[in-house]
Amino acid sequence: MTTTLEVDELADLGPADRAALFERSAGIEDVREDVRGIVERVREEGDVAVREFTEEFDGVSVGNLEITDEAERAVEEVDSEILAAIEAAADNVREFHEAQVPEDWRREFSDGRELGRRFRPIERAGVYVPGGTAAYPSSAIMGIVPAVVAGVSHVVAVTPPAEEVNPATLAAIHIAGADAVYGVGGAQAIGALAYGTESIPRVQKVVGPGSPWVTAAKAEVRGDCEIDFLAGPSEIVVVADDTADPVAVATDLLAQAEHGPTSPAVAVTDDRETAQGIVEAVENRLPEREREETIREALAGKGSRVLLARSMSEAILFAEEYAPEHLSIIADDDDAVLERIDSAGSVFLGSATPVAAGDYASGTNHVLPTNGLPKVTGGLSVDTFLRATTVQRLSADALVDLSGTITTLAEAEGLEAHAESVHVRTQTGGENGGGD
Ligand code: HSO
Ligand code: ZN
Repeated sequence: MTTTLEVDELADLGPADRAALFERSAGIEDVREDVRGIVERVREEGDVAVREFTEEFDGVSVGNLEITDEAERAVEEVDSEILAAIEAAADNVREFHEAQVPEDWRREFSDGRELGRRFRPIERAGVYVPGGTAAYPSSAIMGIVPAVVAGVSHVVAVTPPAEEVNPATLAAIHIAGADAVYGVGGAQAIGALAYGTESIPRVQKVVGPGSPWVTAAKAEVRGDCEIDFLAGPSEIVVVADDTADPVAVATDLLAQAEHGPTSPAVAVTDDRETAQGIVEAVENRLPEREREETIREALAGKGSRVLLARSMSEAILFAEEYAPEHLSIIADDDDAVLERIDSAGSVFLGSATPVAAGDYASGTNHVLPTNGLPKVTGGLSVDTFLRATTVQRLSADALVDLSGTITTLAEAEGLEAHAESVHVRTQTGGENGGGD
């Protein structure tokens, strides 16, 4: 049997290997041109173009684009055990996201300045729910529930059509609380949501994971329509010390690699025996996996490694620099490791916390930034669907206190009318004093 992984010393990685490890991308470059054409045509021709592309790419000639009723009916059709799991997962995701809803606040700062923030949901959000071979009911929950919890008044879901759309996906869309569902996928779905068609309403923000075509379309519409972020292949870094169970680490790597041949799976540990144990557990368990070929391909890629660091410090620095979508920490003092990490999409602490828990059911969101983006953004959350407005009120005394600062800066900027709007309020007995 071919060895899929071997232990590599982190310090010995050459610049090319290191670059290959860090070089991840959303993989959208090759389809950018085609996607631009699709989005343009949907923008100009609406439903006609949507139907044409659906026939071309999904091989389906669709009647009604709207399938809201089908989603409602799917709840009756779907296997009862799956339905119960969807409901349980949605409940946990809802509970966690409800805890994120920020309170409006206003308070007095020094010198009588009353300042605050208020949070309001956007009105119309579009959630892309992948279909086809990667039909993920869990992604329906993760995209829709935060929007509903944020209070978005119109949450629209889109999912690729098929002769029969996966009933579990449709049921999850309904249970998660979408107001309307449309059977359209790919770049054409993103174009339709961003610009609106006769059947599909225009939204203000499009979120959710998808194929490179979907991601490229999100890049294309950005500017005309808000998006969450451009996510590439799913990735994991596991930081483990000598207390970690190599089998637990290995199964998280295998689960990650199952997502696709370009999904990177990395483990880094300061203990040689643990590293060796992880490699062996991966090899032993691989042949039993249904998606063995995909996993093998992912683990054979230059992005997947079992790395031996000279110390836990070196391992932690590596993880921080990598800024993974999923970071699993299995170590004696996992919180101490976490203390030194700032950049990760979602963190999983301890050997009883597989990444699959967050993928499906613990309550955290699985729509996460990849490709180093955790350095600048977090994953999907209630915040994604809110905007913050600032509010202020100054007392007359507060304005007097601040007037010198405002007018000096206004004059320095050559904006005399700004200064005047202060003077008129602070100079008693001046032209403002008389009244009329
Ligand atoms: N790990 C994926 C989410 C997922 N896993 C869906 C299973 N189904 C990205 O966080
Ligand atoms: Zn997953």
